[in-house]
Amino acid sequence: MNIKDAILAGNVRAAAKLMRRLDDRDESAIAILKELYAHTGRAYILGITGPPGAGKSTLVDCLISSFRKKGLRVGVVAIDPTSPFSGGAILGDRLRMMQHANDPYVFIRSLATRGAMGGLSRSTVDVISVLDAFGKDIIIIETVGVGQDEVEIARIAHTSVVMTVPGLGDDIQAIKAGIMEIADIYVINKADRDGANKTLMDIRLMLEMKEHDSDWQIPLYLVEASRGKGIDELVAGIEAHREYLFHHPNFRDILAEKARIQLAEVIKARLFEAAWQDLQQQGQLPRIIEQISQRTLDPYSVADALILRLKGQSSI
Ligand SMILES: Nc1nc2c(ncn2[C@@H]2O[C@H](COP(=O)(O)OP(=O)(O)OP(=O)(O)O)[C@@H](O)[C@H]2O)c(=O)[nH]1
Ligand SMILES: [Mg+2]
Repeated sequence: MNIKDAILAGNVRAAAKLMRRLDDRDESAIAILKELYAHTGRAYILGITGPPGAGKSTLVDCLISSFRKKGLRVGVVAIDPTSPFSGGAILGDRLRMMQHANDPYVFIRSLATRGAMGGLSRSTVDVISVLDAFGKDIIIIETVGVGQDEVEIARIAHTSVVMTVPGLGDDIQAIKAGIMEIADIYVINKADRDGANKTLMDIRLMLEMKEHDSDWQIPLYLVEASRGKGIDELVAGIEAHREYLFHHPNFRDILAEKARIQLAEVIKARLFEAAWQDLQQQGQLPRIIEQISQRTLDPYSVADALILRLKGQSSI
C-alpha cells in the first residue's frame, strides 16, 4: 500500500513517517500532502493557548481522556516554544501525556519553534492536515500564543481556549499580547493557587466590558488541571461552542476565513523556502548576507530580484 492510502486507512506508522519527511522538507512528502488534502476538513480543531507553564499540556492531557471516553479519535500538536522558561517542554509533554502513549487512537506530535525559520506555521498546518486525513475526530493544538506566528496558528482552530493562571503579576498581560481577540472560551487554571478568585473576578469584569461582535458569550471556567477539576464543565463549554459554530448562519464564511489563514501560511512558507533554496543553491547566500550586513546591498532589492526570477514560470 502506498503511504497516502496507508494514512487514509489509519496506519500510525505511515502518518509518523510522513510527518518526519515533512520535517525534513522532503518535496515528495509535499506531493503526498497535496493528494491527502481532499480528504481533510472533517476534524474539529481545538486550540489551547496560554503563557508558558500555565498548565496547557496538563489540561490537554485531561481533555484527551475526556474525548477518548466519548470514543473520539484524538490528535495533538504541541508547539514547544523552546523558551528559557520551558526548557525540555517536549520531554515534559511526552511524560505528561505518556498515559496515552499506548492508545492507538491518540497521536501526539511536538513541534519545536527553534530554527523553524518562519516554517512553524506551515509545519503546524501540515501536521493538522495529516492528522485530519488520518481520521482524527478532534485535533488539539497547544501553543503559548506569544508572537504573531503563534496567534495566527491559533486562529486556524474552530474553537480557541485561552488560558491564564492566577498571580501572573499582570492579569491582563495575556490580553495585551493580543490573544484575547481569539478567545472563544476563557480558562483560569491552577484554581488551587492563591488569588484564583480575584483573577476570576478580574477576567469576568473584563469579559463583561468587552464589546460583543457576535452573539457568542465567552464563557469563563476555573479549573485545576493537575487534579482534573472543572474539566467536565469546560468540555461541555467546548461542545457548546462547537454546536454554535457548526450551526452558525455564516459557517461557510467562518470556514473560508480558516482557509484564508491556511493559504497565507502555506504561501509564506513555500515561497520563502523556494527563494531561500534558490539563493543557497547558487551559492550566493553568504556573499549577499555579508553585503547586506556591510550596507552595500539592501534586502529589499534582493527580495525583488527573487520575485522577478520566480515570476512568470507557472500559473494555477
Ligand atoms: N498548582 C497547580 N499546578 C498545576 C496545575 N496544572 C498544571 N500544573 C503544573 O504546572 C506546571 C506546568 O504545567 P504544563 O502542563 O507543563 O504547562 P504548559 O502550559 O504546557 O507549559 P509549556 O508547554 O512549557 O508552556 C507543571 O508543574 C504542572 O504540574 C494546577 O491546576 N494547579
Ligand atoms: Mg506544554
